[in-house]
Amino acid sequence: MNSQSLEALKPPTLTIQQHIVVGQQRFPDATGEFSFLLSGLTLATKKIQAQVRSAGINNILGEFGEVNIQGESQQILDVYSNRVMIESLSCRKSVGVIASEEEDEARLLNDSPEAKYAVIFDPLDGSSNIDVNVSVGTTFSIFRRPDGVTGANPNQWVLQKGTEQIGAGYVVYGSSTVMVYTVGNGVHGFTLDPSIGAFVLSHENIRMPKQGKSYSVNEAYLEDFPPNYQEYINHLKSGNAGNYRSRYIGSMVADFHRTLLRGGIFIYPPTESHKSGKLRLLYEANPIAMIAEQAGGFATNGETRILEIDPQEVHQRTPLVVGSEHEMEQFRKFI
Ligand code: AHM
Ligand code: MG
Repeated sequence: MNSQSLEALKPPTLTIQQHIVVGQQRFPDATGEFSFLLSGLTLATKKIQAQVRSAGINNILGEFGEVNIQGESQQILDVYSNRVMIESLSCRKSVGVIASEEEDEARLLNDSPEAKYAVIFDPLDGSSNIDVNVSVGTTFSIFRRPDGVTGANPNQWVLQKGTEQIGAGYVVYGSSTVMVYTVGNGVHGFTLDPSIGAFVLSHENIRMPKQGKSYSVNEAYLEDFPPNYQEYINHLKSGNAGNYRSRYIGSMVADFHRTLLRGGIFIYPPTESHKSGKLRLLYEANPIAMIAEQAGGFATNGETRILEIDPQEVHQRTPLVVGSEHEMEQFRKFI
């Protein structure tokens, strides 16, 4: 092959595994266990996306017939995705504890001295959208096992402030499958290349635009929002804040992914029916907040920085307001 025909080939790609290994070289004492853990997550999400993509033809759409601890009806794909995440992480001896939206409590996988990490996830966020072919996602958050904590109380591994996360990310199963992650050194996005079955670097060092053009909130509940949220949203609609448009998918990962790349603000306030908000702190708000802050944005529950909330329960809910620097500054003036 001459150099001209080489030029015609696709440019060399950096896979997520290569990216993780290169990142790990910054830490001379790293054992590779953390990289192996992350590769478990990429493997699981590749399996999940394969099922999501073919759900309509494999007859696996619809409800599983059970209700999770939060009283929500589980979809078949929720249950499948949860199993895949747990199986993939169980093979990693470094993972001691997992917690999931679909599990009642934090669960001990391995209490050996090698078990250094807890992984918390929502295996399939927005799953009620699957039947109508709307984007869904997986979110994950990783903590180090706190000093002196044993396997006797798995909750202690996961009830940590978001500032203690050592890694976080999500995968959005949209028009393509994209994984976005951070280990506290910037935010990077990878698109699944189906021809090689690997996530390849497509969005290096993502920075959230300082200001965006859209806001994202379920306005059907506007009357149920606290007055200051209503005032802020009406301010955005008035035109006095600029020309904003409304964008709401109803899948947090997809709504946030757009906000990350295009800027703007995503809001899930407290409502009459969900007085503490609907979204869950540990596996929805925390990973999104870490990504947002690493990309130059900010996330709050309306009073406190999301990452500084001291969690009391695995499935604790929180209001979530996350977005670009400009919109978050404006929002602050209303609270
Ligand atoms: P889920 O974890 O049960 O899928 O629910 C979370 C989803 C989020 O993805 C989304 O932001 C929100 O629920 C939408 O809620 P609503 O329909 O009340 O606007
Ligand atoms: Mg969810």
